[in-house]
Amino acid sequence: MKQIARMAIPAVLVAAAVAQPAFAQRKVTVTVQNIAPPTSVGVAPLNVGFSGGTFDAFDQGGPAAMPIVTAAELGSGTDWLSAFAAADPAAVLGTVGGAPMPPGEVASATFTVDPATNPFFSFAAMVVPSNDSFIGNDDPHAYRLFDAAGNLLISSITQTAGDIWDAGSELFNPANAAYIAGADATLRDPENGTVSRSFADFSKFNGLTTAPGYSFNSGLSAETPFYRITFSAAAVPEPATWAMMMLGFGLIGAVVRKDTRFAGAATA
Ligand SMILES: [Ca+2]
Ligand SMILES: [Ca+2]
Repeated sequence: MKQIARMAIPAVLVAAAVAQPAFAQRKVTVTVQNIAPPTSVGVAPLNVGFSGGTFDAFDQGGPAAMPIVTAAELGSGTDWLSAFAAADPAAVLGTVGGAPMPPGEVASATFTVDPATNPFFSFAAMVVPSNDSFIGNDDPHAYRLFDAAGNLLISSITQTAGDIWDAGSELFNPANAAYIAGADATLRDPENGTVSRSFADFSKFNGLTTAPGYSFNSGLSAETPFYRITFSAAAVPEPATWAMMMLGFGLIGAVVRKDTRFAGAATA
């Protein structure tokens, strides 16, 4: 009976430490999957931002600015990430994956995010083969990832072919397209258009050989899901919580040592 009472005190302390609402930060793992048909589109590394929702990368019906032009024409996140950081210095930014992902591939990355400061999720990636096709959120408030208590509100975002944008910045030309074997994506014919939803160009690449070597066949309709972004989040205990837990564990250790001595004395 005495033994149970001694063990109960530190157990309560540990429970109190774990229950403390001190988990401000979240470790968010972002997993991206190319779920397109096997000979269909690839997707460039996904540029991501966790933010306060102040950076608006583009507007449907408006001309694409440089952050979207370089993402959509070259699959580069450099301009998108630097413009994002300038607009929202507290944003957590990064890139998931290191190369264009053919159908079937998966990549993931983990970010440490304060859900109160950066509750919104933004993304941008080129879809290939193309001259200027991309996925991304027009509205910076489109994807609220965390509620006020820091709970994850969205488990995944699925993009269908109907979600793909044409940046309106470069004209269709397979010789200048990314992901087409032998093409030079750094060459471009200016389109001087505006950002619009369109996946019509993809079927024009049918029969051409892609950079990874498969013969391209779009096989896309507006409802075809081709890309999925999945989120999982874990709490990051704050130093105060760790201190409480250590105190709890320390007391357990002290009690266990005490019990061992007692047991030793009893059997001697
Ligand atoms: Ca916008
Ligand atoms: Ca275009």
